[in-house]
Amino acid sequence: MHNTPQFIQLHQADHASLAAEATAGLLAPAAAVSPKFFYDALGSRLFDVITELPEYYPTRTEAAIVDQHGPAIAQAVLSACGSAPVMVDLGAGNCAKAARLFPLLEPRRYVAVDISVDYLRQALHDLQRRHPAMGLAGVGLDFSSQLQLPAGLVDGPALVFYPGSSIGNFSPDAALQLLRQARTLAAGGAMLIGVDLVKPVAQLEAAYDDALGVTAAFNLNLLNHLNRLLGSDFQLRDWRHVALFDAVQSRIEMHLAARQATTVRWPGSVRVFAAGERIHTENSYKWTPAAFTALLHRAGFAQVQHWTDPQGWFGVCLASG
Ligand code: AVI
Repeated sequence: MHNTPQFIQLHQADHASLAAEATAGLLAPAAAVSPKFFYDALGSRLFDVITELPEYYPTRTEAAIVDQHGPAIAQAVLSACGSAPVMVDLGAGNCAKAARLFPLLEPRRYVAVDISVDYLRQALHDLQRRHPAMGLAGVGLDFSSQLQLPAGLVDGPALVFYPGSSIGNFSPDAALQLLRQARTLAAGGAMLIGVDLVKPVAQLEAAYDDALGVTAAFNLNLLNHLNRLLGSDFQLRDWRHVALFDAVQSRIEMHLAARQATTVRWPGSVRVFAAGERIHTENSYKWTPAAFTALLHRAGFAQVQHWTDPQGWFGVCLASG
């Protein structure tokens, strides 16, 4: 049997609502814009480069954990979800992380979710050639506001897969909401999730302020994206990348700081920034294993297992029940 992938785009934010959201953030007394504005075409490529930097340990550490503990993880998943589960991949991108688990999990259906279904087309067509009998679906959805899939895609206990520590880009309250919705979606199955852990500040800050300046370019590129979206006149050379760990909130904060007093204009709006004033662009929360396990329990999961690397820098958790 040779299947073909199914594609569904759910309520994509339009240009006007994205522009209104960015404008509100820039005009707030403490200017802030959502990290989703990092990911235009260039920003997505810069993020891929970040994952290969020597200082950015999360991607390779997570991959090493999954490589080393793959059989144990798979056994735990199959005992929670039953054989041939449906696998739902949140923020699937090129689907490569999930595909590495296919030989171990043999899912009967793979549902890739990402903000735009267009990102998923090529990856799912390629996957279908390699796995002709597997049911494949791509869903375009911004699940940060609500995680709900069209009826029929998940029919029975599922594995919700959320690697990459993107949960760290949510505040603890928003993370709890997302985990609750993921548990509902799993329908008695399980969630396999990657989480970045608290570690010495020097390693954390280097990971978000690398020597090559790729993360700085990723952060500054957000201004190019805003210039296109809003018609604004941000001059990139007037801004500086800042990445600092806030130990109280247990998060890396990224900001763009004005090098000198600068005025930015766009149709209908103007914002004056004092020298040193910042635009807050991202939080990346770092969890302890105990605090993240407690969060998963608060989300309703009864059992939590976790695997880590020898330094205890990154966690892969399986939550079920
Ligand atoms: C996507 N997310 C998990 C990354 C992180 O580490 O918080 C985004 C990132 N920002 C700067 N570098 C990477």
